[in-house]
Amino acid sequence: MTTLREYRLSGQKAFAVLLDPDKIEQNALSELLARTATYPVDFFLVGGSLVTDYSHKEVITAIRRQSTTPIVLFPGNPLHIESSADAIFFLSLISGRNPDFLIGQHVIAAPLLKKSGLEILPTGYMVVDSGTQTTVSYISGTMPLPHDKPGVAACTAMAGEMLGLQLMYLDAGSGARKPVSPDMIAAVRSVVDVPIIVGGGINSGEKAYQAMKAGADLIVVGNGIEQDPDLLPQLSTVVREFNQSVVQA
Ligand code: 1GP
Repeated sequence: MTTLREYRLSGQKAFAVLLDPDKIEQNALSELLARTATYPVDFFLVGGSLVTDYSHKEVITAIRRQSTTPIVLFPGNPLHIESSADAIFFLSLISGRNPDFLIGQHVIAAPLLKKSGLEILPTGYMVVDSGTQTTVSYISGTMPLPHDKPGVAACTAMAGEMLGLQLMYLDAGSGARKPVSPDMIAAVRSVVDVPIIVGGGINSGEKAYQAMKAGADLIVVGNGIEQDPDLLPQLSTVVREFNQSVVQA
C-alpha cells in the first residue's frame, strides 16, 4: 500500500474515513463504499477507543468486498487487533501520563502483533482538548493537551519523534465541537518531519482545507460522514483539489 511517508515525501495530502464498528450499519457502509468508487478515499480506519461489539472483522470483510483501499486499524486496546486489516496505528498516548497507554498495552499486544502480519505504524497519539471530555480521555484516564497551547503540542511531538515514533496523530476526539486549531497543526509541522494525522470534529471541506494548509498530511473524518454522507464527495474533492493546486504551483 502507499504509505503515509510516501504521501509526505511526495507532498501529497491524504484522506481517511474512520469507521466505528459499533456505529456503522451494513447498508450505510455499502452505500459509502459504492460512493468511494467516484470519490476516492486513501485509507479506511477501523476502530475507536471504546468498541463494544467487536465486529472489526465483519467491517473489514465488507470493505474488502467492495474496495481495494488500504485498511488501517485504529485500536483502543489489544482486543481490537484484527489480522485481516493491512496495518495498525501502534498508538502511544504521548499527550497523557498514563503508563498503561504509553507502553503497558503495547507489551500485551506485541506478541499478537508479531504474529498478525500487520504493518506496524508507531504513532505518537496526542489528544487535544475540544471543550468537552472525550471518550478517549475518560477511558485512558488522561488529560488532553490544552487547545490553545500549540507550543506544548510542538514539544510533545518533538519528543515523540526523537523517541522514534513515525507518525503524529493530533486528535480532538470523535465528534469534537472544535477541531485541532490550524495554529497547533502549524506549530507541530514546524518541528517534526514525520507525517501528521489530524482528526476530530472535521465536518466541512473548509475545516479540512485549513488543516491541510497548516500542515496536516492525513485528514481523518468519522462522525461528519456518518451524519451527512454528502460530506464524502465534498472532502474527497477538497483533498484532490488541494493536491492539484500544489502540483500546479
Ligand atoms: C476520532 O479523529 C477521529 O478519533 C475522527 O473524529 O469522528 O469527529 O470525525 P470524528
